Amino acid sequence: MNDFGGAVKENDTYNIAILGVPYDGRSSYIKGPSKGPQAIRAASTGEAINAWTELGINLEDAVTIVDLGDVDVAGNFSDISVRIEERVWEILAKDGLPIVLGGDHSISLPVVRAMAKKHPLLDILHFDAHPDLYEEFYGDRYSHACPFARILDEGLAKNLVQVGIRASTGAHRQKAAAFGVRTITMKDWQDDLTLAFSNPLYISFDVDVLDPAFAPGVSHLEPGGLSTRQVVNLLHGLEADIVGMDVVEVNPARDISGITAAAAVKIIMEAAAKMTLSIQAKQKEA
Ligand SMILES: [Mn+2]
Repeated sequence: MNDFGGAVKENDTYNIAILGVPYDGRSSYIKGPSKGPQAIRAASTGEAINAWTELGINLEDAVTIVDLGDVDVAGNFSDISVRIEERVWEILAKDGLPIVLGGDHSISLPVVRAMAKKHPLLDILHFDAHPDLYEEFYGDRYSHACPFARILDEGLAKNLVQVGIRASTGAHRQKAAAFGVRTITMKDWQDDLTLAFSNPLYISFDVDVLDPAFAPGVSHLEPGGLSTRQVVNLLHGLEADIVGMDVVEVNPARDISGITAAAAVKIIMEAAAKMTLSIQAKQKEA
């Protein structure tokens, strides 16, 4: 059933762990991303797709991937945040690489807190139509519109690169400039973009970075975005040691034919292939 192209095993030890966070309590407009993990898992079934990625990696053979289920999201946000951080830390303590399925983007802050505890020098590549740099949104400092403001304030990212941005306010631009954020806007997008990171890299992927033509199942439609192909090419060309990722803001209530969940699965699998190449390189060194 929920098996990522047939690649997910039941194992005590693993290289990569999938963890769901079915929470959309900090969504400012419409709800729905709490159903994201379920939709992404359903789209990933080995009955629909196989475990081979475009890079020639068979995720079923090359690496051990487990699915650790969902974080308990009962109660208030501060309790939920602690639980998210703890569940991610359990993965990191076993030297596993977490792939977290959101959920709205508020869940990335506690994930990144755990990541930065493991990797004090952490670079972050943030895919999104929105910079998520609001100081507060409708009075909420932990809104899904704010996680990267908090990540900067808490000093969790050594370098932050935001890609696909097309909804920046003046205040966002000032915040980004003040913290040395590199912003790659859609206005200035070039297909030959390659990115290199010297520190361990965390990827935070809001599916609304994709054009709504490719990913209509999102809460905030923002036309003029990337194609799925452009994102996959950028991932393939990344020079980086990817140590974790999240894929957030899939809203199945607005999806059409499951295409947004399918795009999320594609991106997860191609990123998992890049992670696998890093794992294999480290195994050879050891
Ligand atoms: Mn967004």
